Amino acid sequence: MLLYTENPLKFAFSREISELSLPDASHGILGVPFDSTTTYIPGARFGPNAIREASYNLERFNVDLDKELNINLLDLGNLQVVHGNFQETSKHLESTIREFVDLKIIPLILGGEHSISYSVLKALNVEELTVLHFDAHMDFRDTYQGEKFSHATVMRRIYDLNPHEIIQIGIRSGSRKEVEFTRNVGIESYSSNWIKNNLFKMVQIISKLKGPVYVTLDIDVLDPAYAPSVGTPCPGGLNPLELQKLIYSLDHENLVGFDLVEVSSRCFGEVTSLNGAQIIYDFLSVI
Ligand SMILES: [Mn+2]
Repeated sequence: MLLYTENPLKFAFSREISELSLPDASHGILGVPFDSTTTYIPGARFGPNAIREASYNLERFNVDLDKELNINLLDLGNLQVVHGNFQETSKHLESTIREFVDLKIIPLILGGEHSISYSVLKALNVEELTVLHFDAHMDFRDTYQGEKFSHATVMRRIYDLNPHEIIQIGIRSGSRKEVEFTRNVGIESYSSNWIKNNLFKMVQIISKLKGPVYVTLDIDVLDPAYAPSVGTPCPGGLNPLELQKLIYSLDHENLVGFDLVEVSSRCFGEVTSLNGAQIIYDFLSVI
């Protein structure tokens, strides 16, 4: 790249393949612009590029942590999705993530709707993983509108993959069946309301996690005041500083992958994409 040029089609501070050979990259960004099972507000297909564009508003120097962002990060562009076809899109995504694993590149996924997280986890060694799930919704239905694979069933499908543990953070919406099922199988679920009153306890729970961790973060875990452009907004959520504290409390040595889903901003400077870019930046800052 020439001096004084930038490419808003990739995440700020990332490099392109021509600049950084694949074996040197430690982390790779992949956009998955898929939104075919969205039921309320569509547009998550615009998420990856909206987050990238918003990332150019950020400084390389992190004032909070008093350090420069210094990471071998590659932006590999967007997955070729097949709109309207979850199965084909899932096959493409699973194969691509297997390539990440072979190259020892930790995947950072920009959604897209939440159903895509299943395909990412399918390609990882899921039985050893703690899946940390930030979301307003439980997403534990067995089927939704007759579909097995949907944004509303994604955590149930991930549960079916038999991960070591699932921990839900920020929950404030679920059916009676979902609540009973998660209780019966021993899934820890922390409500948004509880976290508001017990932020330090939540920080301690996250910081004490042992073993490999995968994070799936639906941006609707934030209150709609900070993230209105999402598939299913739900009032009563976390604020950006509360979420940042939880992200900073992760032991990043153990992080094997991360996805940020459900951003559906449609114009420059929209607050959901700004917070989306900040969340990715916060993760990158403490890796
Ligand atoms: Mn959600």
